[in-house]
Amino acid sequence: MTPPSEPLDARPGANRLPPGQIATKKWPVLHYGQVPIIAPERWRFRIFGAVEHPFELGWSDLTRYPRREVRCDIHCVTRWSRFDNTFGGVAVTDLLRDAKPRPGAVAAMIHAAPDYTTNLPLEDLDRPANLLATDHDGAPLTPEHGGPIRLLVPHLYLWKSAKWVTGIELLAEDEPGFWEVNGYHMRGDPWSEERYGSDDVLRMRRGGRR
Ligand SMILES: Nc1nc2c(c(=O)[nH]1)N[C@H]1C(S)=C(S)[C@@H](COP(=O)(O)O)O[C@H]1N2
Ligand SMILES: [Mo]
Repeated sequence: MTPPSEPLDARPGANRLPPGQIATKKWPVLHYGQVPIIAPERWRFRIFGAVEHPFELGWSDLTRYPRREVRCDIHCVTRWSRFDNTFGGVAVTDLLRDAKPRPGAVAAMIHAAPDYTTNLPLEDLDRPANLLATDHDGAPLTPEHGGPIRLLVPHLYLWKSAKWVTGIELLAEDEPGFWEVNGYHMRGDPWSEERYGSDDVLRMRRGGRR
């Protein structure tokens, strides 16, 4: 592992509260279903789909990648924001570089326990502040916040930051994940309040006819 360097600062400059949000000092816990207890030794992660080099990782393989720290604000679609978090983990850009997305890859489906998915455009995933995060403010992530490992995509609403992450699937076409099928936005940028998708898209996704 490389020696610790300065955390990457992914916080915006002046106004740090996106529209419609309220700042909180606490860190609420939100998810669908029960908290899975995953022993690090049993964690498996797969990067697959539209990539030249699909591969699988176990916990000890993470040490092959440089350890990174990111200082960021996080924003939940339920309207709370939490400033000045420091996450530690492995950079998503490092994993994507090894997997080599095919030229046609435009989006990704994130897979997570227990049966959670969320999608995002590839250009939103392939950014230096995104991590497979194992630590928060110097301590291992607790199980309820996604420990032992979660995705962190701090520039989008937090439902994209899948807890208990188990895989990244590259897609040639964007497809809705769990909350996106249920009405949440395909991208989820808090600064333009991309909370919900349009009614038309929703009807299509549910297979409705009118
Ligand atoms: N695996 C999984 N990850 C998930 C969810 C979930 O239901 N399952 N919920 C998402 C939602 S809707 C939110 S708001 C954030 C909350 O993260 P937190 O509990 O650490 O605040 O986790 C996201 N990641
Ligand atoms: Mo959420």
